[in-house]
Amino acid sequence: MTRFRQHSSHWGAFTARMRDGRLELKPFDRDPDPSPLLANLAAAIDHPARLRRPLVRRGWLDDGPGPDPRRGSDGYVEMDWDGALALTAAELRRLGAGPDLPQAGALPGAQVFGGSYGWASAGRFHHAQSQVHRFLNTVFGGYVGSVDTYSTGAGSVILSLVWGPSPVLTRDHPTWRELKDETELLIAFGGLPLRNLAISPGGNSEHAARSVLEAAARRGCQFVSISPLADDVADIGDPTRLAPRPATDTALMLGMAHRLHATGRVNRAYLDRYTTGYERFEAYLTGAADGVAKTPEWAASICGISAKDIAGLADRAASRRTLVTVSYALQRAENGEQPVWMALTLSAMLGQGHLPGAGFCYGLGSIGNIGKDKLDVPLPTFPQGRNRVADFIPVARISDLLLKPGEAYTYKGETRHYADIRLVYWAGGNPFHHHQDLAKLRAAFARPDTIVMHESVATASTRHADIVFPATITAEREDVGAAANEPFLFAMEPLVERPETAGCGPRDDYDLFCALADRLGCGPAFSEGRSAGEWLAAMYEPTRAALAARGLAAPDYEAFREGGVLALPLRDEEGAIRRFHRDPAANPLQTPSGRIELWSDVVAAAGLPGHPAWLPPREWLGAPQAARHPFQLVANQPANRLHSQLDFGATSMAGKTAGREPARLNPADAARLEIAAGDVIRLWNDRGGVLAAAAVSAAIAPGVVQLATGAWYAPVDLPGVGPTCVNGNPNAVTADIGASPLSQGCAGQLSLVSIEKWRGAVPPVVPHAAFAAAERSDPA
Ligand SMILES: Nc1nc2c(c(=O)[nH]1)N[C@H]1C(S)=C(S)[C@@H](COP(=O)(O)OP(=O)(O)OC[C@H]3O[C@@H](n4cnc5c(=O)[nH]c(N)nc54)[C@H](O)[C@@H]3O)O[C@H]1N2
Ligand SMILES: Nc1nc2c(c(=O)[nH]1)N[C@H]1C(S)=C(S)[C@@H](COP(=O)(O)OP(=O)(O)OC[C@H]3O[C@@H](n4cnc5c(=O)[nH]c(N)nc54)[C@H](O)[C@@H]3O)O[C@H]1N2
Ligand SMILES: [Mo]
Repeated sequence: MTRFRQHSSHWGAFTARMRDGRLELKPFDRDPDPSPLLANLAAAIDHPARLRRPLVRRGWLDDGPGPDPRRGSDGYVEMDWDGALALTAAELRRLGAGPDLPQAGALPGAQVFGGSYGWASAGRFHHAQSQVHRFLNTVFGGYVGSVDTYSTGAGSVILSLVWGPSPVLTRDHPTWRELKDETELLIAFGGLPLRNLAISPGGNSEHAARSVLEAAARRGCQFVSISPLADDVADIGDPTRLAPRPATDTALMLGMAHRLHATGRVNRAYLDRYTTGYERFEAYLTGAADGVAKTPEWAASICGISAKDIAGLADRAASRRTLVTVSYALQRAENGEQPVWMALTLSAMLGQGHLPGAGFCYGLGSIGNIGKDKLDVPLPTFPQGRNRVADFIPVARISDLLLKPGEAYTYKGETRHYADIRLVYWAGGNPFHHHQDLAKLRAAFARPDTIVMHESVATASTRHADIVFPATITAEREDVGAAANEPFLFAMEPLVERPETAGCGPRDDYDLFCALADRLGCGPAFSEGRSAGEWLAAMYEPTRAALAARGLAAPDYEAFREGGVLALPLRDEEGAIRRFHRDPAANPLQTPSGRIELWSDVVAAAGLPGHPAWLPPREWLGAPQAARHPFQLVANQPANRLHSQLDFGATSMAGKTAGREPARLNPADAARLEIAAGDVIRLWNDRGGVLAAAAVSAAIAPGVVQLATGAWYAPVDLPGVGPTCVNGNPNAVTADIGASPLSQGCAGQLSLVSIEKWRGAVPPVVPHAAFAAAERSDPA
């Protein structure tokens, strides 16, 4: 029996030891509300979905690099490390990798897509995306990267123009502390689901949200959750729940804004001091500009909430210290900029942004470390080197990039052109989890010459790659766990031996890149001659030095590892939002006017209205398309796992019905469609179909069906209906469109589908282990 060792994950820190061949796990003792997601980890240690040997796609091996529609249906050949590394190095060299890169002019990296989006695992050094970026910068001089995130594309782009850089502003603002002590009314568009707050990118050390909400409720703070799902807010403090039609929040907020205007409760002094452009917005609000007054009655006809409730909510907000939050979910949709900008505008009209606990917050209900107090020391960081290729895509345009080389598109008011990509290199993400319209992504993945992927498990994405390298998992590595605004640094110790398969088990992404860099003549440039441990010690040093400079306990790296946990100091200073509100002339926001922009010339120049506006998307319940596909699919984050990671884990599997991902619908809808709980149902539209296990719940608004992301994509050609994901991945039916020509953000949260009880023979779920199927090149 071994001792408990310290470790960390995106959803929490813990200690663990192996006992009788199983991982025994204890949550971090300072964590008041550990996440049930911790229980997913044990299965990863020796799951049959784990990759153990390098794989090369049969068609690529036989016919060489080139576009190939067989990706996704082809077989794989197992190789030993030497063979696979030599093959890969030769292919990278063919595409221009090596030590003698041109100093000026076209770099070979201009034909390499290395955006490699994905969350991978916690751990500051072995962070796969940082590793792949450093590698591509070293051997190709750079790569075509990506900007923004699947989390927030539309929202970040609009806020960057009218408010300032949202990640900085939200991390700079102690919203949870103010919510606990000061807020009287919290209006949460998209709710405040505790399940989502389990996650901080890099590790959530203390899950504090529940206790903050309880304390605020005891003080008399009231909560309003606006969401099609009643369980997007915990049963703390008797919350008010309003369920507008999805995608109509902008109309609802406009109705509230009109009520403020009509009852003389717009805070003009605040607007004058802190904002620009209100008059032009007001002309739209009152109808002076377009003949349509955005009254509560007008809003009610769109969003389905009564005019009385809309007016009542505006009245409540105007008579108390009110915080308006909007979750990421609302902007992961067509015209997703609008609800975010409109929430900012509504809060500006309420005019309380200068008061603690009031004003506007973006993403408070979405990610655990938003709104936590800021750290006073830097966190260990792995240097990615310099990307000398300036080209990029907005991250969710991956299919278009591969399918439309040379074609024009717009982003932030600029016209840009897609590069001609020959190599795709991915480590630490799962595009066949995260991207929309997966049938289209399959066509896109047929286009490059070569696709290389590092993964710890075989997934739908590795099934579309040409060369697949097996990566270790954090439980097999030494690392440091940390995240912005999370007040602890964790030594991550190896919990288990890495599996060996005839001398050919998984390797760390870092070791793999070192081996490839060596073969390309770039070894020292990539590794700087350091082992992983040496990198970690060097990365830790700035944190130690900052602690020492503040006169705090500053253990050296060895002592830190021995202690396992290091508490980090918080910064007690006014953030940028407070500074702006204290003196807007001296501390302007990073917007063109230095103020909150309720009218934006940049947005207007990009072809959208210059103020927030109700712009109906193509897929909402009031759209013409709803006549054919009458249900709004909400494809949100899974409660029982992080994205697709550890979908085979205990908590994730416990949430399934006979192994199949559940889709929840309202009892009245289920009755009308003669669907009972547990039935296999099909959701479909023109893009494809997906099977799920029906769950019937009054928490779901009528006309809505909720299917979380994360089931592993397994398309099967079903008789009579065509390609259908039998495992329940909603991205089989979501739309691959940019949220708007301005942001090109991911619009995967909302789409229209039809639903039916599946009356044909029920195809079995494709088990996780089946994704790893491969033939052996060297019969052992
Ligand atoms: N329809 C719809 N789609 C969505 C969303 C939605 O709301 N609706 N949400 C979007 C959002 S917000 C996000 S963030 C994305 C998430 O999309 P991803 O971040 O791509 O999803 P993950 O499942 O976290 O993928 C991480 C992968 O990294 C692998 N991995 C873990 N550790 C390591 C490692 O050390 N090395 C290597 N090489 N690999 C490792 C894991 O096995 C896993 O397959 O999905 C997006 N997709
Ligand atoms: N357990 C768990 N937590 C996670 C993650 C995970 O995979 N699992 N992923 C993390 C990541 S990477 C991210 S980016 C965040 C994402 O954070 P979000 O994007 O905020 O999370 P979602 O769960 O997709 O959506 C939250 C809720 O918004 C509601 N909603 C959807 N559309 C609308 C709408 O039009 N109007 C209104 N009013 N509400 C709507 C849905 O009911 C949904 O449950 O979550 C993080 N937290
Ligand atoms: Mo995300």
